Amino acid sequence: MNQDEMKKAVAEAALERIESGWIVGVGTGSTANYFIDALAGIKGKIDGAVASSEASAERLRGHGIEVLDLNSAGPLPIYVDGADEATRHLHLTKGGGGALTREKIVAAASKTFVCVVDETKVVDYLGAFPLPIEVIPMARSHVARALSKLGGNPELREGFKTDNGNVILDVHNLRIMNPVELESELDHIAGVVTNGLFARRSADVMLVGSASGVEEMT
Ligand code: ABF
Repeated sequence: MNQDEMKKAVAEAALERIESGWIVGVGTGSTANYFIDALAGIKGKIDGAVASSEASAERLRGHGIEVLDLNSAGPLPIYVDGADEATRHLHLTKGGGGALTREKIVAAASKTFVCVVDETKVVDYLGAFPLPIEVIPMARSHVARALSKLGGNPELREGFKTDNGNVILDVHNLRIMNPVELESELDHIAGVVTNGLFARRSADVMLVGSASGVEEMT
């Protein structure tokens, strides 16, 4: 199995957790896209979806799945999304696709967060994947200086704007030993909208795809 086949397999495994009449929280990225495509096969069974990005909303609508506003649809029974890095404690780095803020909101508003990854994403410590941070544009330099003081090497994601009209700083060279603590610390820098650590609200279930099948971690 190649990486794409593993992503497809975990996305399809997540589908088994969807119950009739549910409104489903849907993530962003290529693994989430496989989930959306699979969800289309059972669209008659669900009452709609809440998307964590404009791109996912568009893909859902393309399949004829109704996209609902979280304010009227929440709280949700389930949120299914991928990650860029994940530990066995179900702590995640997310935001490689730039949708981290809406992803964190939908995850927070969902009872069960099912994270779907292929085995290449599972690490002992987060940090090899640069940590995405969504920042209000006028605070970019201030936040970058604060991140440098924490030992990171922030880099502006060139030519990219989030769905919320903000910029992303990707922070390199962080070896993240305590993701729960760092997540809070980063949130307290003025100008930070959201950081890509999902540790305080980690995944509840992780489905990991490998050549030998799909393993569940809780
Ligand atoms: C989203 O998609 C993001 O949080 C993460 O950045 C990315 C994972 O991408 P992919 O599924 O394409 O590997 O879940």
